Amino acid sequence: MAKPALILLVNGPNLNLLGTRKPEVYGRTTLSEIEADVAAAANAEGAAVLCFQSNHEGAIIDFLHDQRANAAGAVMNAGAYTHTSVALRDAIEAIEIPVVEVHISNTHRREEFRHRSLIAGACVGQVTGLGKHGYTVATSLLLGILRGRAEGR
Ligand code: CA2
Repeated sequence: MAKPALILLVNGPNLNLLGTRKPEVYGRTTLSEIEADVAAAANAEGAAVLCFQSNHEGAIIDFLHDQRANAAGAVMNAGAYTHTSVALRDAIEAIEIPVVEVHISNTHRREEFRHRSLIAGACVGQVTGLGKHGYTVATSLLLGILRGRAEGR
C-alpha cells in the first residue's frame, strides 16, 4: 500500500497560548485541540499530519527546510511573522510545496498593519477569519490541490 501523503501544520509565535488568553479574538480552543482536528480531517482523507509550533522565526524556517523532502504541502498560521518576515516568505518559495496560509481572526477587520501579508504571494491561498474552522478548511483545500496535481488537473 502507498505511504499516506504527509502534510505539515505549522503555527508561529504565541499560538501556543491559544485557548488560554484573548478568547474574544482567538476563541477557547487550544492548539492541541486544533492539531487533533486537523489530524482527524487529514486522516479521513488518507493523509498524515506533522505538527510544529515555534516562537522563533529561524526555527520555523529550519523546520520547513528539514521537512521539504518529506512533505507534500503545509497549512501555516505564521502569526505575527505573516506581517513582518521576508525570510519566511523566501523559505515558503524555496521549499516548492504548496502552503495554505491560515488566520483565526479576520486580519482585514483588525489594525492596518495586519492587513498586509508578506507570505501571501508565496502561498497557494489564504483562509482568514473562520476561527478554528479555518484550519480544517485549509487542510481540505490543500488536500484537494494535492489530489488535483496528482491527477494532472
Ligand atoms: O488571526 C490569526 O490567526 C493571527 O495569525 C494571529 C496572530 C496575529 O499576529 C496575526 O495578525 C493574526 C497572533 C497570534 C497570537 O496568539 C495568541 C493566542 C492567545 C493569546 C494571545 C495571543
